[in-house]
Amino acid sequence: MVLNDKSAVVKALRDMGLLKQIKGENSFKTRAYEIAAERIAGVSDDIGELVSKGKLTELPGIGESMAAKITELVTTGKIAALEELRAEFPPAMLELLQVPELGPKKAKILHEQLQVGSIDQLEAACKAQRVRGLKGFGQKTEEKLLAAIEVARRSSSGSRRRLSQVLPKAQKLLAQIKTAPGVVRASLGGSVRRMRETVADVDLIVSAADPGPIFKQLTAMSEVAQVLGQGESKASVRLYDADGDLQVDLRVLPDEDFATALHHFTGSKAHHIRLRSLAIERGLKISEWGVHRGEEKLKITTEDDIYALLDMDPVPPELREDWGEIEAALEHRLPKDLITEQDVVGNVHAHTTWSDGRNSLEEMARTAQAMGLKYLTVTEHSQTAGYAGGLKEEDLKRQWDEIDAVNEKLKGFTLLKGVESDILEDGRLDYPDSFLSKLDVVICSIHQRHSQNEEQMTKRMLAAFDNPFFMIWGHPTGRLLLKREPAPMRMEQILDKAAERGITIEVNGSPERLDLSAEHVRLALQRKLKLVVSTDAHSVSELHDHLPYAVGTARKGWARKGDILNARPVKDFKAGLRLH
Ligand code: DGT
Ligand code: CA
Ligand code: ZN
Repeated sequence: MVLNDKSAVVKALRDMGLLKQIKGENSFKTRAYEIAAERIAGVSDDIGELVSKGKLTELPGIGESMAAKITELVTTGKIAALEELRAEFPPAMLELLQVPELGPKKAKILHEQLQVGSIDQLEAACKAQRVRGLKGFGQKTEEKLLAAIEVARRSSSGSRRRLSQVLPKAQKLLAQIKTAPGVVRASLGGSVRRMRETVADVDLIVSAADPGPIFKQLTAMSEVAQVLGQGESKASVRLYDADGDLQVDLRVLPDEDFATALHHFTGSKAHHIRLRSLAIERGLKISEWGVHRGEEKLKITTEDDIYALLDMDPVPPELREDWGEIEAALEHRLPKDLITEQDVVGNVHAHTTWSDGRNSLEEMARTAQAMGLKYLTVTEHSQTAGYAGGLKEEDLKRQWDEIDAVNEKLKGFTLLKGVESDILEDGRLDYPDSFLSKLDVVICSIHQRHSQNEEQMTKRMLAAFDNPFFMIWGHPTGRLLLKREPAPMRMEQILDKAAERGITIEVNGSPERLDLSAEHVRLALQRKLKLVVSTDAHSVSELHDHLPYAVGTARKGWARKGDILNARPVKDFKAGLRLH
């Protein structure tokens, strides 16, 4: 079995049906592919098993020839007929059908008459007013298509969203679901629960004796734009908001199945694949439906029970990616004390009205104190950051007076004097050492010249680390999720030098950044680098709102409490920042 992947089968069948439609084959034939795709998507059986046991044709709507194609795909990895069909069209042909106004019939005409084979080409053709001349199109259609292209572009990058565009909404849905009558347990699942930086949809898992009232609660919510389907144990709805569509899948099961279902729908798929083969070695079978030894269904009350059966450490959801957690859990060396929000005692990286923040020093300090924190580092933008109200030396000195005054007023709380210094093109910082030496905290970040190539960027960072006052490397790669790629740089080499120099690395929780990424956090920790989980707060609300993303990303990169400097009291935090 080469490709035991249901979603790949569903996609292949759909693509085949659509391409045949674009070719103009009769709708009876093309419809058969759609039906088969839907049928496969709807069955809960393992696709590999259906194939190997020859049970495909038992499914209504799947005949011999369809079954043969599916078998071909699963056993060889492709369908020859589909490959031939694809070769007849430009590679991005099907992308065109994501444009809401555009069906296969119109796509066929556009392709045949204007050689349009992608969204970009369609846009160019519309702008050049070449589409209006086609039979059945016209100027109105052209305008509609241009608007529809915008929608398609938004929703295709929106087919994944930043975690922050989904998590708060998902938590709100979960809270509302929990108020439905009969709910025993309820949790988020999927990539949202695993704190992936981008997510495709929301998975909710609930236990209750009767799913009816829970489905009713969901489908009646005002946020729900459309009910996509409802079965015995699953309901899917589509929400619509400023970011476009968002699908929510809700599963409701009897409580005895909750833990295994939650585990299944939390994923990741890669983690499950490993776990399932380990189970088989031990004479067990783990599936969506539970854990079985032969015919016997084992009693599983919590997710931890599943790992215990395999003699593994329990694996926290954020770690379930097959990034080495399986091996570590088997050898009982999984980190037990991953950083939590409660561990964090100081806020790092805050901007106030002194630069481009929206709240005063005192407001920021009081909010941080009310959150139970003991200190906050004030790190305004530096003098070259004119666009963000960057401060000159004299400005910062005046700010220190205000910081001293606020510190006098607040008991048990300290504002630390700092700055977020730009790392200039050649790696210099933008204040003289004599000034930097007076600060408690120096965060150094790249805000300009992201366009340098890998060699230049790597050199820039290596040079910057030579500065003895370079304390924290702020939002290291400069990426903006789904907007700007990370700056190219040789991260491992740079982190090696950071470790040599005793530099602290920021895990920036600003939701568009999540920078370092979880993968890079792993690399940093392998070098025993210390980290801060930061908010980069520009307002009092961001002090609250950004922390979960920083902590979640650090956890996903296996960071423990001991790795995080701002989980330490102020004295130790300051001592940890000092260079060597
Ligand atoms: P996403 O939605 O792309 O951000 O990522 P996930 O991980 O939330 O993926 P999703 O929503 O398709 O499925 C949720 C979980 O359900 C997934 O993490 C593992 C489980 N799952 C879904 N499809 C399969 C499958 O074909 N095989 C296995 N073993 N597990 C699956
Ligand atoms: Ca999901
Ligand atoms: Zn910044």
